[in-house]
Amino acid sequence: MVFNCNGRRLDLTTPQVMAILNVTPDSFSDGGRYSDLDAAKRGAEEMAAEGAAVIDIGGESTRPGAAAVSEAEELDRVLTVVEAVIDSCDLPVSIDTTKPGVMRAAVAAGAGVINDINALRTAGAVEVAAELAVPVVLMHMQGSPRTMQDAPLYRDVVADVADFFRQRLTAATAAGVLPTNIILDPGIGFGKSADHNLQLLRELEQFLQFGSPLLVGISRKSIFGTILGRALEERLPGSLAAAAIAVWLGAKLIRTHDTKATLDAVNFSAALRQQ
Ligand code: PT1
Repeated sequence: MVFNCNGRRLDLTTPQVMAILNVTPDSFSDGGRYSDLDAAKRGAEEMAAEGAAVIDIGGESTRPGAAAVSEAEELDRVLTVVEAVIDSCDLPVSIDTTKPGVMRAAVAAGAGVINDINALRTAGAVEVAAELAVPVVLMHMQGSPRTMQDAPLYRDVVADVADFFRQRLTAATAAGVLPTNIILDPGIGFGKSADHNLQLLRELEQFLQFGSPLLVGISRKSIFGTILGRALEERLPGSLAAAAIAVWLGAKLIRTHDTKATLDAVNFSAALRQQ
C-alpha cells in the first residue's frame, strides 16, 4: 500500500485525498503563461498545506460531452504546469491522461502517477506505463467522454466493471506493469446512469477482491444533480457524504476539488472504521 511515485511517496495504508488541479484552457492564454503557472503553484501549495496526498493534473476535459484534444495541445497545456508543481511542492504528482506521449513527457518532468481514464487501452499506453514503472490508475469507462452518457447500458454494472478490471489487470501485468503498482477506479460518471453510479458505490466492496487499492472520483459530479437536484456549485455536501461512504466501503483514495473538507470526511470515516 506504499507506492514509489518517481521518487515521491504515496502511502495508502490509511485513506487519502487526491487533489484536482485544474489546468483550464482559455482562448486568451496558453498553459505556459506566468500567471497560469503562478496560480497552479499557489493552488498546489494550498492543497499540500490542506493535507492532500497527491496532486492530479490533466489537460484534457473528460466531463460528459467533452471533445478530445490533440497530443500537442495537451502537452502544451500540461507540461509546464507539471514542472511548476513539482518545483513548488514535494507531493507526488499524478498525470490525468490517456496518451502514451503525455505519460512519458510528464513522468520525465517529475510526475509519479499515471491516472488513465482509459485504463491503458490507447495504442502504446500499456507498454509505456510498464516502461515508466510508476503507479497507474486503471479506470472503467464505457464509450468515450463525448458520447458516453448517450445511452449507458450494462448486463450488470457491478459484474461488468469487475470483468473489465480483470481484463485490464491481465493486460497490464502481461505487458510488465507490476501488480503492486495498480490502483483501480470504477469511473463514477463515465458511461453510467445515476442508478449505475449508485449501484457501483453501494457494491464498492466487490472490487476489493483484486487486492488493489480503490480510487473513487465523485466530486461535484452530475449524480448530485440527478439525485439531489443540486447545481454544480451546491454539490459539496453530497460529495462529502459520498466520500465518507466510499472510504467506509474500502476506498483508499478520493479524488476531489475540495481537499480540506474532503479530508475531514475521509479521516472521520477511516477513524470510525479503525483504519
Ligand atoms: C475519476 C475522474 C478522473 N473523473 C479518475 N480520473 C474525472 N481516476 C477526471 C459528471 O457526471 O472519477 N477518476 N478524471 C472528471 N470526469 C467527470 C465525469 C466529471 C463525469 C464530471 C462528470 O458530472
